[in-house]
Amino acid sequence: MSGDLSPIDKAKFVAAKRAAELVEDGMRVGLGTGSTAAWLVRCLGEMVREDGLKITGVPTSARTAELAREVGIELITLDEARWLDLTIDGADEFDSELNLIKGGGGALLQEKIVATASDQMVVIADKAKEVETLGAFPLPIEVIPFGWQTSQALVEETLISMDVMGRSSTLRMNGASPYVTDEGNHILDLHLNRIGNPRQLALVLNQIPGVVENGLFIDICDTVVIGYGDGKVEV
Ligand code: ABF
Repeated sequence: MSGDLSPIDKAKFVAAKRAAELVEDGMRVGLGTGSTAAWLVRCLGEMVREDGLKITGVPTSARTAELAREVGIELITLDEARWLDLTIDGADEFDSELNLIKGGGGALLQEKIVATASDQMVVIADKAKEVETLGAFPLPIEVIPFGWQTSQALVEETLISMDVMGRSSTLRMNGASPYVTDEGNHILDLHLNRIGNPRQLALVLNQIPGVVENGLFIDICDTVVIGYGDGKVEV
């Protein structure tokens, strides 16, 4: 399955493979979104098909659901599962306190709901995602389409009072149209450079009318499995 991989794909693959070893028979597993999480789904699919692993998965996006079905993982909805044993997902950035920025792939809302409904959340990432301070990666926030420009203005106004360096935000596009999430919303990417107090920012952003969720995951991740281009893994 892993064939001839570039160092970055190798790093993602080995992290995913190691995390897949945490999955046991009978578990209800949250399946993340993104290229690293896609490796996890393929690894789990192989374990289901070849080793008879019995799991049910809850996908965090339509594209993860499609891949999971393709590789033979049985899926249920979060409402059917109610609570999950484990969620394994990628991230855009993580710091030493295991705070995360997620949402570069556009699935942050379902990802946060699923991860929060899990006994354990494991992040799989290549070493390049590790940062001292979050914020170099643009922070995604999901906003409802109605009045999104008003929400954007309110967000930018709020940022002025926070310990962040940048204040600009851009509407994520998909070609000539605004990007639309699985929930029918848009995404604003906040260019902050440095987030001094991610916990406070996460709380404040979610108070703004029109903001559905932000990509800061605070106190949600339990473990990060880091993959390296030479095949090494660190937990
Ligand atoms: C999801 O996919 C996200 O929350 C994050 O935005 C992204 C990471 O993508 P990749 O694994 O492709 O780097 O996990």
